[in-house]
Amino acid sequence: MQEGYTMAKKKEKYEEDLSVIVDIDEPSQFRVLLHNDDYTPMDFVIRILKTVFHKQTEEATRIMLNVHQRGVGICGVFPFDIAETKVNRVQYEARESGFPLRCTLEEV
Ligand code: TYC
Repeated sequence: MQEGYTMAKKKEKYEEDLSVIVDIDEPSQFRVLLHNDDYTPMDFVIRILKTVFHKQTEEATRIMLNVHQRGVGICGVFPFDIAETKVNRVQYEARESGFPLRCTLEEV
């Protein structure tokens, strides 16, 4: 009898603990997207992918060509603040160099 009561209490406590864990939300994630255009040089896009998104040359080239052919591509997935900072940095560097390169974010 005593054992049954203890187990019931334990189960209650376990479910209480579980509901606390389940209530914790994962921070939302955002895809950073690069868009194709007819004017930004391929080398500039590759350099952006290396400096802002820390891609190796091979991966940067693959992403750039993918965007060039399909119109849009993913550079990475980040929490909002990091995604936003990267988008701003890409836009700033592109404008500074006189290129119309577009970079946006979307929630995953
Ligand atoms: N289409 C560009 C060109 O032919 C290259 C390019 C690739 C531009 C990716 C933007 O996000 C981009 N020079």
